[in-house]
Amino acid sequence: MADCIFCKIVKGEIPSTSVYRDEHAYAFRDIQPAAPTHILIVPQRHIDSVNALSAEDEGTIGHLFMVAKQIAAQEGLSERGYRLVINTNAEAGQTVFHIHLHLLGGRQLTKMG
Ligand code: DGP
Repeated sequence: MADCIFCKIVKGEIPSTSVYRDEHAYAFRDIQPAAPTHILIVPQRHIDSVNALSAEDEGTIGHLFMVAKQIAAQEGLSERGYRLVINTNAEAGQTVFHIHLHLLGGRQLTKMG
């Protein structure tokens, strides 16, 4: 999508701190980190949100979690613990409408809500 900031980040049109890239996914550090490790994992193909998922996206979404597991290990978080979050629409605080998995860790995380 032409005006999507995460599509521009995937294409390198907006700079980002790269953590991981493969054919289907890109991961980069969040510009407003909420924890010592705060990484966003996105599909290279634009999908608005969880609400926009179709059956054909199942493999892509599963892949994001496999990437998250690998990055958590690279960041030394596998044993300490980490949180994976996908916000969807206004009441969850979604601000960028290109689906993304937040990987948060590096400190004791509080209960959600
Ligand atoms: P969400 O609220 O779930 O839609 O999360 C969007 C996240 O994206 C938020 O934590 C801040 C981050 N973000 C927004 N714009 C940029 C950007 O231009 N670069 C980077 N690295 N992160 C961004």
